[in-house]
Amino acid sequence: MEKTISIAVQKSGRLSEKSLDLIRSCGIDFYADSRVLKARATGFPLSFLFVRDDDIPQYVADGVADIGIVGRNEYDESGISLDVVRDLGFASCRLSIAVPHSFDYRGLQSLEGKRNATSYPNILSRILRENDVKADIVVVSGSVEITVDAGVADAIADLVSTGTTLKMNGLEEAECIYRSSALLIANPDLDDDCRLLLDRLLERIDAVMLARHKKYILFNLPAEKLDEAAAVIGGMKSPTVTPLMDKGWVSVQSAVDESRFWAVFERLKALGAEGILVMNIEKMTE
Ligand code: PRT
Ligand code: ZN
Repeated sequence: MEKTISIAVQKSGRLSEKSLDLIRSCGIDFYADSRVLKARATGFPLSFLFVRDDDIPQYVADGVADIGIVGRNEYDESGISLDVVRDLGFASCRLSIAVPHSFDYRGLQSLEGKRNATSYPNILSRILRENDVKADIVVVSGSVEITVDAGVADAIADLVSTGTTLKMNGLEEAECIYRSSALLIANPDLDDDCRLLLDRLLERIDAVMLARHKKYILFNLPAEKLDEAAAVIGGMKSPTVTPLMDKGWVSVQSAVDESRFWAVFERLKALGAEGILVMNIEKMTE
C-alpha cells in the first residue's frame, strides 16, 4: 500500500481556510466537508484529520497525525515539544495585556497582585515570571474581554488582531507581550517514508510561500538604461532581456519583492520604462 502522510488541520475557525488554501496551492486536491473528520487528497499521498485547534499539538505528539497546522499560541500553550518545521505567516495575531480606561498601566509591573484573565495561562505565567511579576491568573476558555466588566479580573491577556473586540468592550490595548502566526509542526519521530513525504511537501510549500512575496514585472526600456534598471531591480542573478524591433529598446522581465515593488516601479518609470506589466507569481524557486 502506498505510504501517506497525515496532517491535522483546524476543522472550522480562523486557521481552516488559509491552511487548506496553502495545501491547494501546492497542487494537492481534496474534498473537504465540514461534516467529515477525515479526507484523502488526490495528487499527493496526504490524508487530513479535521479537528479543533487545541487538540492539534497532542494529536501530532501521539502520532494520530504526522504533521499539523496550528497557531504558535496554541503550540506554546500546550507545552508539548514537537518539530516546528515552518512559520507559515498567516493567522497572525498578538497576545496583549488590555486594561479598562481607569487602570493606570505602566508596564507589566502594574499587574503585580492583580487578577489577570486569559485563555493562555502557561504563556502568560511564563512572561510574568520572566519579568518578576507576581499576579493571579484567572483561566477562562473564551470571552476573556468581558471578565473585567463582570468583576472577575482587573486586566486581561488576550489575542488581538484588529483590536476592535477590545474597544467594543471598553478595554485599552496596553502592551503586546507575545506574537503568533500559524506554524507547521511535525512529530519529531517520523519514519523515513514520512520524512521523505514531508520534504516533498515542504518543497511545494516553500515555492508557494516564496512566490507570495514576489511580483513578476515585464516592461519596455530604452536599451541604454539597462544597467541602471538592473541595479534598481537588484537581488537576482540577471533580469531576462529581449531585444525589441525598435533597436533602441529592450523588453525586461524579472521577479521583484512585493515589499519593494512600488519603489522599484517609480524608479523604473523615472528611467523611461514603458508598458509596465505586473503579474502575480503562483510558485517559484530561488
Ligand atoms: O474551535 P477551535 O478550538 O478549533 O477554534 P478556536 O475558537 O479556539 O480558535 P479560532 O478559530 O478563533 O482561532 C484560531 C487561531 O487563529 C488562534 O489560535 C490564533 O492563533 C489565530 N488568530 C488570529 C486569532 C485571531 N487572529 C483573533 N483575532 N485567534 C483569535 N482571535 C480573537 C481575538 O481574541 C478577539 O477575541 O478574535 C477576536 C477578534 O479580534 P480583533 O482584535 O480583530 O477584534
Ligand atoms: Zn481552540
